[in-house]
Amino acid sequence: SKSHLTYGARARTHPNPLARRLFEVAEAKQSNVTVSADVTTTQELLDLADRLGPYIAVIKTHIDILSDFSSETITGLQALASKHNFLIFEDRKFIDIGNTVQKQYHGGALRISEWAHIINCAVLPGEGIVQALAQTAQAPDFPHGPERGLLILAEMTSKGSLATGAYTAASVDYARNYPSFVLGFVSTRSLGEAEGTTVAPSEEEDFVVFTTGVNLSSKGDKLGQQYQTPQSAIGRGADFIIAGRGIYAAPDAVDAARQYQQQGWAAYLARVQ
Ligand code: BMP
Repeated sequence: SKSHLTYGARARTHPNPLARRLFEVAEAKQSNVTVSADVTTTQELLDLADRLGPYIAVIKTHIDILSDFSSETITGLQALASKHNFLIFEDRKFIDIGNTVQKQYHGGALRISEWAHIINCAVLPGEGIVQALAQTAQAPDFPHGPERGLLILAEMTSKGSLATGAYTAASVDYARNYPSFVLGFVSTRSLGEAEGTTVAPSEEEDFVVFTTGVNLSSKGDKLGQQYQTPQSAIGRGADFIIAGRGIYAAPDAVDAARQYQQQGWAAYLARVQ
């Protein structure tokens, strides 16, 4: 993997324009933090995005948990993304046949393709799900193509996760088959070297790794979530650490975001030395 290189170096050489932008944002803001803004009203979401904006590279949403989603949610979020220079990742975890995921991604009640730079999917349905989402994001008449990318959910942090072994290896194979659309993975470590994959890596392969389940003060929750620290995640290959409750449920969310930013950046600097 290219995880020993700086974000700046990877921004200069990465073949994917959205990956370049991600690394540029990280470098400019000295932050590899993605906040998982799992709040349930538009006001809370926009308030968090504005207060944490300076310290994060990406905001991750579960837009379908908002009780009052409307076009104002989206215009508000987009304005804050420009104001603070962060990207938007909608954690919808598409998992269906191609014809259905295209309708869930583009149009519909949530209009995800209009505002989410990054989306993710699970490969349980097979490689066709990646092909279908790529087809929509890269359609000739879709205006945001170069600013759209997919992360494959190759592993999960919950206890007893079945996304292991051959399933994780298939995630890597599919990512290799769609390099212009797949940015990388949501996984607990860097993937690609010894997974039992069948598709050979290319010279320029540089998957971006987002790692969820990051928390500085807890080991897990009562529903099977399992946490690691920023240091551990980045040491295992995370390029972006995703923290939810560790930040937004802290007594002072801004203070917590700063702490994750500092620790995430220090761990990154130690890795690239
Ligand atoms: P928290 O840091 O509060 O545990 O939140 C974790 C976030 O990451 C949630 O939004 C969850 O949906 C997501 N997530 C996860 O926890 N584990 C995974 O394997 C994949 C996820 O997307």
